[in-house]
Amino acid sequence: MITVKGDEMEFENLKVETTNRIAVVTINRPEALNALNEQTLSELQTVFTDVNNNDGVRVVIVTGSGKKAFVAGADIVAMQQLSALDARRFSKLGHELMRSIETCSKPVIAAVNGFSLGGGCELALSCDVRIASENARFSQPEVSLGVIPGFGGTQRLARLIGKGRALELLLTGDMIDADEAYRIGMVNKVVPQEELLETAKSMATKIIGKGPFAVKLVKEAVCTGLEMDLDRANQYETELFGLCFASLDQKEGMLSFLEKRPANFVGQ
Ligand code: DAK
Repeated sequence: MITVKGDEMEFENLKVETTNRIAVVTINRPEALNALNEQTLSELQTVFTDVNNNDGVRVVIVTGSGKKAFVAGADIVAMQQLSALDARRFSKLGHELMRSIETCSKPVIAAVNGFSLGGGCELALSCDVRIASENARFSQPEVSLGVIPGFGGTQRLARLIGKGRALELLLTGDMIDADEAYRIGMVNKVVPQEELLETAKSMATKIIGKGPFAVKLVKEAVCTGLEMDLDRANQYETELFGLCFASLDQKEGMLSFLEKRPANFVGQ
């Protein structure tokens, strides 16, 4: 059950802590290796709906509790008995969440601290950047369970690492380690587990130091532009570039450079 206490939201399966405008969202079902059931998907959806319009948050980090798993998949116990209609509803809930993360107005970093399997891998894929601990493991094992990925894995994996490599992982269900995930471009960095959260926070802090309006438009330009052909995408970039010049951040950013001082961005 979700309760709201002042500005703090409390959840059954998540921990959410915001410090220095970085929200760290920890999926917290260690008894099931943080597997995603309906309740957890709904709670994550609540967080991302809130974050989108919350000026107190500038970057989100998603991670899993414990040292073993980021998310070991959609919850197989809960899925086992689903009817076709229920499975469709479950898949829709997952798809809506992944899309909310992908289109969130704030950058989202996945700090992958262990197994990132099935729906967990799809969750990491919907984030903007993935940082993995050395013990992280990735796979889309759905074919072993007689199903296909249901939260966008067939689409986002192929877009991220290319059709051939994605199909190999999706067809075999093979599990790969963090170094291999790095080699094929699935993760941005691999770090020792004890440095994972600090590395993610340090990247978040670096992003927070930049012009917030421009940060938002960069994400929008890349994510929306990738859905378009190159000519239309370049046109879209041109429009967003023009829009930057209607912002206070552009004026401050360029003035601070000329005055040889740090910029004091206001995010407008
Ligand atoms: N769901 C539920 N419980 C899970 C789980 C999961 N995905 N993964 C692990 N657990 C539970 C285990 O059952 C065990 O519970 P107890 O027996 O202690 O009660 C506990 O977590 C600890 O796990 P293990 O004892 O198995 O730990 P090990 O170290 O031996 O093995 C493991 C770790 C991650 C290799 C292993 O647990 C494992 O293989 N887990 C399942 C991984 C997996 O197959 N994940 C993908 C799930 S499929 C769709 C919508 C969504 C999806 C597909 C379709 N539509 C609606 C169409 C998405 C599908 C998936 O994500």
